Parts: sequence; structure tokens; C-alpha cells
Amino acid sequence: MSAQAHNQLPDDFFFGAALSGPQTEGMWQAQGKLENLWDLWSNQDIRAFHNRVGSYAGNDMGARYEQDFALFHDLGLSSCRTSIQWSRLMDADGQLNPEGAAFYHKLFAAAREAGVEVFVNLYHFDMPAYLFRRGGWESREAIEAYASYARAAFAEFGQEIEHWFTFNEPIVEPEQRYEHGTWYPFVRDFARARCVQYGISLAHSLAVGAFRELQASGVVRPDAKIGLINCFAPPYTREDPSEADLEAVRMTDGLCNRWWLDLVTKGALPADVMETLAERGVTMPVRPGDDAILAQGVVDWLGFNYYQPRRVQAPAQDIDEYGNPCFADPYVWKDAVMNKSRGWEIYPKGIYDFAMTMTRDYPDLEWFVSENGIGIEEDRAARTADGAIDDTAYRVPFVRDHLRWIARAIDEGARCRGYHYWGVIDCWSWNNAYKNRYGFVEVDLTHDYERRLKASASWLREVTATHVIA
Ligand code: IFM
Repeated sequence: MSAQAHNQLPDDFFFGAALSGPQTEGMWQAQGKLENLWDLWSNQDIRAFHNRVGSYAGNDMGARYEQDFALFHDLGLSSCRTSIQWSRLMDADGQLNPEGAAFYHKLFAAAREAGVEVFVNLYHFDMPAYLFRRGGWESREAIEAYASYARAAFAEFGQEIEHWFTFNEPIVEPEQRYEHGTWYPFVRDFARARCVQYGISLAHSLAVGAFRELQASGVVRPDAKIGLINCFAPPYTREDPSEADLEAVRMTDGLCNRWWLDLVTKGALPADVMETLAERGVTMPVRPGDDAILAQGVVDWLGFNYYQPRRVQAPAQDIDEYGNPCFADPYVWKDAVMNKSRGWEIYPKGIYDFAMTMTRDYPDLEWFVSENGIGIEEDRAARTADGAIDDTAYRVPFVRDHLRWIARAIDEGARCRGYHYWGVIDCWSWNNAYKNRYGFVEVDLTHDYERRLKASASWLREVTATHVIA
């Protein structure tokens, strides 16, 4: 089974760029911006970041956005998703910061001028540090503060922006910060991670509720839509699975995928998952009225970030060394093709498998691929005589294969409307900083963040112009 024959995307299929405020803007202390979690961690331990490049850098887009939007337009990209930084838009008293608001008005206007539509996301792992210190997503204060920040953003930009998203990859902070302990504050507590996940779900739902209210009163434009973006990953196990392997698949799928899919389509969390968690002693900090809040979480459409599948098997132990209940262990597939720079498996068919699962289980849901991309450490080594990076041997096949599987899914009924490539222009990547490069456009850190097209850019331009996946 392959996707070779599927090389044409619909005429109204859109192409764009995915990015985020904290990874591009820079200007970390300008315009009254507050310290966010990444600034806090960078200030505390700069050695945790590749080459000691902390959150301050972005990719200088804050100063170069006119040029960057022109580049997107030149590549045939009609939209770009970035995020407002909560820590830039709001002050520490929870009031709008006029300087931050002015910056985003200018940014959005420049995009319109260049013929690029901005999709706005409200949260990309970047809580203001003062709210984290008061309990972060485990505290109702932060959840309420997020809801009032979202309300302020809708009120300020409600007539300008058509496409809104509450969160990018809401599964990542519970996992990285609270379960695996890889990101600040390095917690390894499964139950706390789920409480964080629950808090984010409430915050998402309160924001969608505020959006609906402001749209009904005319503050938000009538054609505006709201969604959520997650890094969904189709779960796979061994070819001859045991009951216990299948159970590991069910819980992995339930925690990472169905949790969010049920929330945004049914306004509730998946009952089977909540039951299993409760059986293992993991309960949510539920308060009266929470069900009604979650019921508001139904969205207009969804963003699907896809990088890699999750391969799991039955856990070897019930409880790990930190006292956490175990639901699945990683399963190493012998045929896996790896992107060694990132340590992530490359499995383009996963995008199709998950698309078809959504088509079957959530048939009314419209969606787009909101991130997909390949970050490569050796990018800089592949420089041609004329100075351009020749990344065609790996970036083109990666994107081509994923697009072909998307085309096949659409041919078979999937309601996928577009594709945003992650980065397009190289950007700062959390701990990895500039280690792995994702862009079709290079950012030269040795020459003041100068932009330079890579060889793959002409292939991308051809695809966006013709919708033929050559
Ligand atoms: O850089 C990240 C982004 O912030 C979220 N999705 C994955 C990207 C690549 O690692």
C-alpha cells in the first residue's frame, strides 16, 4: 500500500508556515514583556540550552517581520500561524499591555499587506513566570488568568483575525514538564501531569466560551473560527499484540489523542480513560461546574501537528521507580527510519492512518495539518558552491511523502483543508535552540540572522503554485 499515485491536492487546499511567538520574536525584554517560563529557565541555567542560546533569541522576526512575510508570499504560502505571547500582551496585573498590543497590530497589518493571513494561537508552552510561581496549570488562578487573557486578545484583535487557536500541543507541557521531567520544573509525577492536562482542558474551554460570547455580541467578527492544535500521534504496537499490548495502545491513544479529540468534538473527556485513571488512583481536581465548563470546549476545526507515531507495548512494570502507574512502554520497531538529529521516527503513512481514524470516528471535524517538518543538524554542512544550503536530498522527500499521504487521505474522504510547514524560516527550538534546522530558508546566526533561501525552496514554490506533489 502506498501513496505514490496520489500527487494532486485540491485547488482550495492552502499552504502556509507554522511558527510561534517565543521561537521567533526575540525582543524578550522589550515593550514591557514579562518573564515567561523559557526566560525563567534560560536565566536560571543557560547551559541547558544548545550552545547556550536561550529564550532571548527567537529568529529576529520581531525586527524583520515585513521581510519574512514577503518571503512567505514569495514561496506561495497564503497563511502563517504564529502565537501571541501572553507575557507580551498582558501585564502582571492581568491588564492589556498597550505596547505589546501595538506590536501585534503592526505584525498582523504587515502580514495582510504581504498577502499572508495570520492564524493566531494563544499559547505555545509560554506561561508568564509569575503565574507559574503561583501554581501554573495546577492552579485555578492561572486558568482564570488565561481565560481573561484570551478574552482580552479576542476583544483587541477580534475584527482583524479570522482564525484563532487556544493552545498548541497541550499534551506537551504535561508530559515534558511534569511526567518525563525533561523541561523545567523537571517533575516526574504522572498524577500531577494529568492534573495539568485537566487544567489546560478547562482553560481551553473557558477561552472557547469567551470567544462564542464575544462573537455573539459582535466584538469578534462573524466569520471567525476557533480551534485547538495538538501533536496527535497514531499509536502502533507489535504485529502480534497481546491483550496487554492493545491495552497500552488504548491508554496511549486515550491520553494523547482522544482526550483532546473528545474535548473539542463532544465537550467532555473520554470516559474510558478517566475510569482507568481512577482505578489506578489518578483523580482530577474536579470542582462543581467543571462539566459545564468542559462542555464549552467544542471547536470549529482542528490543527493536527504530525512528526512521528507513538509505538508502544505493554509496560514491563506496574509502577515505576518514582511511584507512578505505568500504562505503556516504548516499542522499538525494527524497520523504523529515524531522523537522527531529532531522534524522531520518520513515518509519513502515520499522517494518513490518523487522518482516516479521524474521518471514521469524528466525521464532522474539519482540520488541517498545522505542523510537519524535519529538523536536521547537518543542514549547514550541505552548502553548495554558490553558498546556498542544498537540503533537497532530505527535506524534499520528507515533505513530498507526507503530502502524498495527505492527498490520499483527502481522496478517501478526509476533511483536511491545508498544510503548514513547521518553521519555513529556521527558528529557535527550545532546549535545542538552533541545533536542528527546519527551514526552507536559512537563518545565518553569524551574519545578524540574515535570511537565505535553501535549495529546497524552489521545489516548495512549485508545489504551492501547482498543487502537484512532484
Ligand atoms: O519547535 C517545535 C514547536 O514548538 C512545536 N512542535 C514541534 C516543533 C519542532 O520540534
